[in-house]
Amino acid sequence: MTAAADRDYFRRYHPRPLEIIDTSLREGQQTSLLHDHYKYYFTTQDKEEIVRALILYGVKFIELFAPNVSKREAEDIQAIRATRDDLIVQKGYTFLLAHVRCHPKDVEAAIQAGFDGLNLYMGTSPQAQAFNHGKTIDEIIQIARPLLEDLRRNHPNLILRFSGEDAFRTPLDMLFRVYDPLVEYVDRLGMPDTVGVATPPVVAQRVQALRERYPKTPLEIHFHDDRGLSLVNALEAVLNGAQYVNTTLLGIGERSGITSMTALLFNLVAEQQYDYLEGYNLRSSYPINVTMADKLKTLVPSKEPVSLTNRTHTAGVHQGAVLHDAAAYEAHPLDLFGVSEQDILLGPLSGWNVVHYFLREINYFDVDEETARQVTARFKESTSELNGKISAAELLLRIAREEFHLQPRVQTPESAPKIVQRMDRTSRRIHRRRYEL
Ligand code: HCA
Ligand code: CU
Repeated sequence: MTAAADRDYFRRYHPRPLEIIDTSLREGQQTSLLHDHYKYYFTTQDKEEIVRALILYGVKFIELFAPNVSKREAEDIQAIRATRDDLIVQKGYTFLLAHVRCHPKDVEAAIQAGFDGLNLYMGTSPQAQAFNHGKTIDEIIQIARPLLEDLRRNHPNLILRFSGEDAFRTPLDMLFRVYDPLVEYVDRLGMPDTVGVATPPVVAQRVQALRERYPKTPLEIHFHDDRGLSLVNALEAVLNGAQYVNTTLLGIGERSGITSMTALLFNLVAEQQYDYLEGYNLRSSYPINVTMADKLKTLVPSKEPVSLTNRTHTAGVHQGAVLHDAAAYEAHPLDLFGVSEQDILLGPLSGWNVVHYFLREINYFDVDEETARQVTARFKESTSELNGKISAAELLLRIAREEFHLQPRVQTPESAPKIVQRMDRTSRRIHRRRYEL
């Protein structure tokens, strides 16, 4: 098999001001949500659907495990590559990156599997040196440098990244000692906050210091959420010149996870930093979150900014005001991020997952996956009936009730307080000018 690494797609690609490197299927699979409850895991089909949704969203870099972590991962990589290849004509080339240790076994397996690039990493912090691999800085260099040198010589088109794992607990001069002899071989340098210790001022200072020292080499950042700062740290890093950002859908990942992709893009809009949004299909933000939530058998978390939660109003006073004019209690243009009926049901990512979620979580229908697939097929056949008199949601609910005899699984008592969940696209007049995209 010809290694994808030998093709020159990347050398011809012009990276955008912000390149998301999605790691939902690498870091994301390390979430305790998947491992605590062993019954939950991503099937091959789940992975294909997630990758497809990411590519349609506009993501160009997708990180996966190295194929030698397990037989299943190795097989899934081939299925994911096929999904990627199917979308090349429509969306251009998407780069698949393998997360690999500085270990010939990982590297060989990734090249054989046809990856476009390698995300190499090795712990550089005093803690990693003492308790993880037990190697000194000089020994780290002695391992990484010849490996990178060989890779660069033998596979000039392979996209190479090196990360000092636990970079934020690595003193800056130590990080420079490691990166100085490696920088000439790599396309990016990574700065992962592996244990979630970074704060925005430190992030700004470090990103600037690395940009100054390695002005020709783009930076990649990766923030864990142990302190709840992964989003603000990523925002700070981007605004200080980090071009590549690791994110996952819903921010899933080891422990409390990493930065959520849609949360970051949403905040860039709120900060009016529109240049960073090039190529991202923002209207698919809520649908892509729903796709992931449905696969995890959970809700889009209430702390995710791009969620229906942020368009749900419970206090009577808020409800009255919002129905009069949404701007009263909704400051952000969530409909531009697809928190609307139209986008979730009829947008480019609509599929059985969003229909399943819409029926189950928003309308409380008792519906299994297979039925959701059948309802979706009927809904898609019937959308020509949408003539302005009936909304997409009404059509879907009618099909669910009348053709599939589905019923809501909970009956709310008459006396239960009503909530207002807004999924319309229109009533955000005040901010329209500011946020017109
Ligand atoms: C891991 C650690 C990692 C790696 C990030 C990177 C981290 O799970 O192996 O390769 O840049 O947070 O340091 O996710
Ligand atoms: Cu991580």
